[in-house]
Amino acid sequence: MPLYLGLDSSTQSLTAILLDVDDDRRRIVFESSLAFDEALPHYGTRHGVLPDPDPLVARSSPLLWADALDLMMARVARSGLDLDRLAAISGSAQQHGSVYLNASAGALWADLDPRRPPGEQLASALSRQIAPIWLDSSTSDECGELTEAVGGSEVLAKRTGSRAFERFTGPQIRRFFKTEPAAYAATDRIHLVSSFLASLLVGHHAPIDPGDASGMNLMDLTTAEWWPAALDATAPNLAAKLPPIRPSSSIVGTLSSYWQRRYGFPAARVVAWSGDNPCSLIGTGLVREGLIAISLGTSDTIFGLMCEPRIDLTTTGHVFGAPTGAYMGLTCFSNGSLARERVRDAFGLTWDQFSDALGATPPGNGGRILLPWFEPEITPTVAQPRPRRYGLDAADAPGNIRGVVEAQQLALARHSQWMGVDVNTIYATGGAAANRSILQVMADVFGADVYRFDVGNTACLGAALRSFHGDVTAAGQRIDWTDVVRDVAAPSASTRLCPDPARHAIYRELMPIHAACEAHARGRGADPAKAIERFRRRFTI
Ligand code: XUL
Repeated sequence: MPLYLGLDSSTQSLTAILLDVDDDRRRIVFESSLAFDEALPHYGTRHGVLPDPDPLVARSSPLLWADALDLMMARVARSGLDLDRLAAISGSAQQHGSVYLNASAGALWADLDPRRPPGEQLASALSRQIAPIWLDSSTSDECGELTEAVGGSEVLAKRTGSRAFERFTGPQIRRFFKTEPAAYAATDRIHLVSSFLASLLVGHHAPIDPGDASGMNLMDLTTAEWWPAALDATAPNLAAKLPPIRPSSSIVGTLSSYWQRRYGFPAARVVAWSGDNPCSLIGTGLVREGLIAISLGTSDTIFGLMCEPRIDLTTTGHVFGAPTGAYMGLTCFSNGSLARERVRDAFGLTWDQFSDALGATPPGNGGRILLPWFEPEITPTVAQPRPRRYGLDAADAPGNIRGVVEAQQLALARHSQWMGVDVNTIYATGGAAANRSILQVMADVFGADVYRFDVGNTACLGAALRSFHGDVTAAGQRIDWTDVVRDVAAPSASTRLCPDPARHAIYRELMPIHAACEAHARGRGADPAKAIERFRRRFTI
């Protein structure tokens, strides 16, 4: 019976899941996770990010990701499972981050010394020591330049699936070219985090899949090829520096001799890696249109499968390639777990006390609203981070706790309307989905049933399922995606939370007030104080 390995290199941690597959069922037989800051402290990251005085800058180290992969492969090798059963591996990685390599990389990772970890051996292959990651928002100028060069936001969104976003790789590459032209010229290959780690596994440059390539502002969404106009507008000679784009189910190689000799792995197939959100789509079993998932992780995201690419002309969301070959709609918020933790830590509470405080406050919070922009926000764009409070005292612990949870759920609901999905069922995933009080607010705000998964990391599970799919397909067999995801990528019925109609009615009233607060805080609307006061009078018992 074959085993399939899924890996997930997220913002803060690396996770592995081993899936045991036979004709009748799929079973998780091993799961392990390591936090970058704790496992590899000498890289100096905080929550997986290198400290920087500029709040707009967010970077990490590619060598940290390589060494974390090594630590995790050691754990997998020691799992006690029969490694010879390992048929294939795939992976998921935080989207948008980029890794810059010089011409020595190709020879270097083909010939790594199996007695030493990969990080120190790859250092000389980097043409840029750091990797900008998705939390970076320092490229507003470059976004403007790219947009103008291709003929406007609508043109860019229609062609690539998204208007220009600061964290997307195209604007990031352009900034690197503008600020460090010599280092850009010395760059032979630019990888995403996903294709970088896939390359390390196979020992040669791996391609990028359409799911992750669509987070770059550089790919023609419908042909899944690099779009020359966007490449030209980004940096010179870029086509020669980018890996090719290949379907998500492609076999990109076999596990290199480095891993075979270092830990005794077999020459397992390596299936193209993808971004964490496309992988989560599979790990939550969203292989048909109409279902929505919300991931409450470092970033909060809301996403669902799309058969056709319905581009968001309100320019809030993205359309990415889905691993099934279809598309996925997604809206991303940078102040996810980070903001929840900031509020919890400000009052020195445990998560249980956080939930109790939520339970002790009324739905609608008496009109008190907290826009949790502790870090620069993606949706809506907020460059100067600062939490904004409406009718809310910064010292009011329960008020701030309900404030952050409600504002996040209202923002998820409002900024996903462009997808045109009538949401009546939500699959919740990510670390904070373990908290039922948060999920109840989600159910009440959306007026939808909410289910949770037993598997904490659905991106990692999705990667394991994709390795299974890729392996079966490579063997010349046909397998339907509904068959791939059955058993494991489904929420358990017992986790269902139903919306309360009265509470949902309150949130429907709060929705326009939340929108007005957002507009006011961004200098685009009147002070909503009067509307808040009317709401408070109506809904404070
Ligand atoms: C999606 C996004 C984040 C990252 C990190 O566009 O930026 O969700 O993938 O998880």
